[in-house]
Amino acid sequence: MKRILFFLVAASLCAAVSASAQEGYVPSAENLAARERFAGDRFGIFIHWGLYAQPGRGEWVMQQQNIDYREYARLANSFYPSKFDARAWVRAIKAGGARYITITSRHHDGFSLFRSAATPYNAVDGTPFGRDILAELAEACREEGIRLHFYYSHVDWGRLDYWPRGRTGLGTGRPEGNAGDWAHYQEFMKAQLTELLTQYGPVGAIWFDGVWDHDAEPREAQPAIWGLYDQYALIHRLQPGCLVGNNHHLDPFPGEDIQIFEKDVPGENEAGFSGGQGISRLPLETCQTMNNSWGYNITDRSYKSADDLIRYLARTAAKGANLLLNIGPRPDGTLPDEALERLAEIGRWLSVNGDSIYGTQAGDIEEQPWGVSSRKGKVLYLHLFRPVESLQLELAEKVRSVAFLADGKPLPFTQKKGMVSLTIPSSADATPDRVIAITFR
Ligand code: JFZ
Repeated sequence: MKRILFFLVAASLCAAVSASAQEGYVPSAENLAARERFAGDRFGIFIHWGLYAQPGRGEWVMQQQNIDYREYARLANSFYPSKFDARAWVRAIKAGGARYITITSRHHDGFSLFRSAATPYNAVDGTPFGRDILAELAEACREEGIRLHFYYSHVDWGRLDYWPRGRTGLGTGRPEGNAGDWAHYQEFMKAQLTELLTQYGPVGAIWFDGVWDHDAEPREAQPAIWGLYDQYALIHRLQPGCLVGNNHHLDPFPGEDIQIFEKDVPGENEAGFSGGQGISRLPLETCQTMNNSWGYNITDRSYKSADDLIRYLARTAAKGANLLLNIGPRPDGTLPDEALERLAEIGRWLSVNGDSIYGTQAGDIEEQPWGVSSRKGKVLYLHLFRPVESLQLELAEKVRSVAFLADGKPLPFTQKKGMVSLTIPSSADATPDRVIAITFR
């Protein structure tokens, strides 16, 4: 209770001003256009990279091993990713068919991958490497024509002004008592957000994460606790076309432009993070790992196959959502071979079947034992995940033609009273997702 009061007093003063503005949030024309572009992108690559790549135990190592923040900070002294090549990253990601990259500008460990006047604990001022990772990535993205999004953590396991502490990072050496200054922390975050939105060209989205650290407090209290409306207003003022997303696992708040699902396609809750949110009318995005880790994990061999990842991409598209697929680069700055191989395979599949993913909406047919469907204008795409000999589909619209997307070969079909019957020739070439395009009149 004391905590709630503390938050409310600290946060209400600054939040009150912009709260009313954000509650009646009306996205700008630029923002609406950006949403549409985003929804058409359908596939992005998530990058979790920071000091934690060195211990190679994932991005939560500081909390999981209870590493004191003063000791953890020494990892900055050995941050020297000698093989870091932003252009090589972007080329591989673009060849994989992704339309945007979302990178951790600063994660829960508090280390910033970019030059920041708000803290020396950053890649430029705090490491021997001395290079601005985000600046190099932004330039490479500009050259290759791929959009850049920034992940930004609300949680900080090493700052003393991050107080009251939440439910994580309690063993990282921050004092338990009231040592912090929450208003100061809020100013720090706004200073960093301003840097991110003014120094790196157009930013596709800011992807917040960490609200769940204070989920002992109710949903309604969260905007004031974190100063969300202030931050959202700042972002939209600096770049009206920048989309705001927040991985709080709750129904979206005013001022948010996309809705995020962690490790689940919208509507499912297998990972256990999505029980507290419905599906809104905002553009949707599902984030997912290639193995079981976000940050580089040297022992995590549990990579999903490229085929499974392709089917997952089709399943998210079939729910009307983007897939944000993660890669955790190594401490030397390279992308793991396993990730590169999967990227290449997804790219190969998309180069042939991209029409059934990019710019599509959820399909007319719910998920079936044989696969899923997506839709673009007059075309319904059936994604066959396994061999089937024939299909009976209830379709109200009159069918003009049916063909495989990959080679354009027509398929025999009949349509009687809204019932479409397809005979599907077997195919020798094994493909994770054979796409059939049904074109309506
Ligand atoms: C969050 C991050 O903590 C994680 O490191 C990664 O960046 C992912 C994309 O987003 O995932 C969560 C969010 C909430 C909890 C755990 C992981 N939680 O509630 O314990």
